[in-house]
Amino acid sequence: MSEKTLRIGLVGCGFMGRTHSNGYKRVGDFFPTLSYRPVLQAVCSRSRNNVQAFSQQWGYESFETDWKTLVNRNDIDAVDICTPNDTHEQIAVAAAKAGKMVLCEKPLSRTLEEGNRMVDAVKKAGVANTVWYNYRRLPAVSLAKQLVDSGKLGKIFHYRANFLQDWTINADLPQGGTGLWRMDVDAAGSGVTGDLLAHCIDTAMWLNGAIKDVSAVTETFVKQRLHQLTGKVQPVGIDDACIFHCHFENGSLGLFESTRYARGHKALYTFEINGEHASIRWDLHDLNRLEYFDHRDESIVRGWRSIHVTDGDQPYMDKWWVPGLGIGYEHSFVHQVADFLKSLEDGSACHPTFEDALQTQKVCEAVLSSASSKSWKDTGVKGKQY
Ligand code: SOE
Repeated sequence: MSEKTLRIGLVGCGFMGRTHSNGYKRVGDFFPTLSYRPVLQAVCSRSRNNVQAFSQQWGYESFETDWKTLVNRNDIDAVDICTPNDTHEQIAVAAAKAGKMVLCEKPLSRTLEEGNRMVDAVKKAGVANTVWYNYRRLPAVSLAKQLVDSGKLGKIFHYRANFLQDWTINADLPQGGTGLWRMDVDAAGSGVTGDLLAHCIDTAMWLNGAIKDVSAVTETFVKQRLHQLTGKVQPVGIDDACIFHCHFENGSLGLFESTRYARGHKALYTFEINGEHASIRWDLHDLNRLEYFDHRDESIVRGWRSIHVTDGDQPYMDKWWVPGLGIGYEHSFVHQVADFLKSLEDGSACHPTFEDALQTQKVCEAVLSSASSKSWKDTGVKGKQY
């Protein structure tokens, strides 16, 4: 039974504000043995009407319209950042200085400099921290981690990942402002590299270790768009598409592609890993399944197995329904909350921490720098990745 409360102060009430709030609300029902229980203490957003409506809808005890007030409130234990990327640093640093735990939506930051300052702030304050790279916590992806770590695949040769969308193809779509800040380089830092490839890089380094160096190409297909905030047609500064290849520290090769111009694909995140003995592949559109091929199987029955990851002995699934019944996208956020609460109980880190997410940031930065300089770039990432 939960004994201790963790009073959450959530900043931002968009799409991510909803996924995180749902995580806090559901976790106690499905992870009843955790000793911490999240309390939706306060939510913050600049628009009073929006934040009031959000607060009522999701059951927050109170609301604020200034994040500085929120992070300094004595009745908040943890600040959860669900705002556009250009505000992550200032909120995280202020929250850490105020002694609050900090949970930050991905990517950690727009730039490495910002990310470094965020890591310094949480380290100096000694506060618990985590970054919401939620896909790690889907049962099929966690099972992939178990299989790779068990050595079943043998030596890894290839890692391949895609994240494909099509929502920005229309040249009349504006950039900037509510709902479209991901299109504005000042708010987002980059385009698909920080928004989508960051997910792929986080999963890849978790599963297959450090990415050593990269060679990338990016493209911005629509060069200027109306900016919602200025009312002017302005140059587009984000990458609409990015392709890179790389060397992992373990000697395997990586190939990554992301675009918002792949007509027909809404959020198609896929990865495949090829090892000496076995391969695995996963697809977000069929997220409860992990495909596995093992060359050691008897040849007459050898082939790709489609594992429906819904059994109680597979990651997280003992907490949900009965074998055979799947779960969805939102559950990855419930799992992240559960793992964060468990880490508080154990006094351990909840990976990816700010420091772990900074490694992803280093790869993103190397990718963008490689694309603009048309040359290979070292990432500076080394050693075991968590
Ligand atoms: C962009 O459309 C987006 O919402 C990303 O920001 C999320 O991180 C990704 O999970 C789904 O796509």
